[in-house]
Amino acid sequence: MKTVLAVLGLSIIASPITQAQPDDDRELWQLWHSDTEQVSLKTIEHDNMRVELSGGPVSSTFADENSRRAVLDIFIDEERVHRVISKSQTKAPGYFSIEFQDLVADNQSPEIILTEYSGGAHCCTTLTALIRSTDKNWRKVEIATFDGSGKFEDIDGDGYQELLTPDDRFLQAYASYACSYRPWKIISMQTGKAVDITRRPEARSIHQSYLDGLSNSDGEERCSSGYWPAYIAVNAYLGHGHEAWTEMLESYQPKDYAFRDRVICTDPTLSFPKCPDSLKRSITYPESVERDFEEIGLWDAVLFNSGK
Ligand SMILES: [Ca+2]
Repeated sequence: MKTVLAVLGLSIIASPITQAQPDDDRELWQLWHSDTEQVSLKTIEHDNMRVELSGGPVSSTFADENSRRAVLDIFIDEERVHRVISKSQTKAPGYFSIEFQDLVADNQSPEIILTEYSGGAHCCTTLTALIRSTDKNWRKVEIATFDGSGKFEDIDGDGYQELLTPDDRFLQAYASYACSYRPWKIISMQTGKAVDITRRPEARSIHQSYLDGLSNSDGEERCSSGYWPAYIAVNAYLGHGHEAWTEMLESYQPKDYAFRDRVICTDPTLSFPKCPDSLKRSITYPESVERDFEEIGLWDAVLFNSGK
């Protein structure tokens, strides 16, 4: 990541890479050097379209006086045709990014992607697409919010990009943040909506690549309680869920698993805080994974998709 950018004569200081920030290829710009310093500006261009990213104070009686929002102005042939205010408000420095990506086929110009990063130790990156329709109106569609890095890739070769994000359902569900493995969640823009296509056939090559990487993990990584759920899930996407499940049952060492002491309420009608001790029960690591997979609708793929 570049450390200093100079655009339109204004200095834009990009954020240094730290654990707290997304480490993908997209640059994030610091819109405010501090609560009082000048707002920075970033511009991208495509044909006769120019997009300017800047920032300003939040005009709300409920907002902190130091809070800011990103402001995105779109110009066609030097005439401003649209303005978007970021969903999130943030104090300095405030990390944002803009880029062009071609996501949909039913218009003439690429989509404008606004990336907002919340800051903080973990979470959250939010991507919003600004789509220009053939009647020249603009639609704003929130594509995804996730923790960490995502990337655009044309996974099916149709010329339009899909968004790959880490699947946060696997984050800190079975292990610490650092030890959580997350398979890809894949999102496609279809008929104006962000659609999850993770389990569709066109996503297989992505899952296979992820699985190849997992398979190169060493023995110590495989001992992580965060490893097996991702391994089983991605195998389920590929039609080998049952084999992966069996492999986990034969391989995992109960004594190594932090979630071996997970406690549930055996009465599903009761929330855990209202559950009497007599109905509480410790469950094993496999039981825990099974319950969660049932909840996210993936258990059937584990049970019945043997891939044979
Ligand atoms: Ca595509």
